[in-house]
Amino acid sequence: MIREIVVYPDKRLKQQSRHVTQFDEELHTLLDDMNETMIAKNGIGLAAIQVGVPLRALLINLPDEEGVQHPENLIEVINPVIVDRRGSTIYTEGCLSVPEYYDDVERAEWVKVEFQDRHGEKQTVETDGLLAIAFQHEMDHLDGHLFIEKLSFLKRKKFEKEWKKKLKELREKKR
Ligand code: Y12
Ligand code: CO
Repeated sequence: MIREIVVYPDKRLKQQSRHVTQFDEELHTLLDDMNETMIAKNGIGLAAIQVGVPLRALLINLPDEEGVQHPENLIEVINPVIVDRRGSTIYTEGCLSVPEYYDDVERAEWVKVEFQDRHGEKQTVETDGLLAIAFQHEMDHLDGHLFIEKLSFLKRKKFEKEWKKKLKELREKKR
């Protein structure tokens, strides 16, 4: 089932998500719904809080060179912890909760992440490039943070002004 995406400035996006303790049918349904939602909305990453569920669960599915997302490349990440990070890189990020806005963000270039899969089995990934950026972007959601918080003061001010205008236009369209 496709779930509704929570959009900025909804307060739920500021929530601290809870540790997952039960690796049951309910978690599996959430992960399946998140995947359906992410693919339907053209996302490459999605955290549970973005569908309104404050659990430390996220998905990443990076497209191949042709832009195709393969189901076998889906990574389901539960209770992740970054245990090591190195270097720094800048990438123009976007987020399904902040649609149509993209900006440069600085993050670690390489990360080592420990997490659990949908069955509670421990996994470790060491990665760089887009996958490392995706892990960091999605893990920020688990602690109630969005990539726009990393913008400079002036860029953030400009963003807030544009966003207010956009929300007003959307509300007027709905009427
Ligand atoms: C690198 C940078 C950011 C991430 C986090 C995951 N971000 C996304 O999945 C962003 C998706 C996105 C998709 C959009 O397209 C549609 O909704 C059709 C989009 O554009 C619009 O809303 C029009 C914006 C963002 C991982 C790795
Ligand atoms: Co996001």
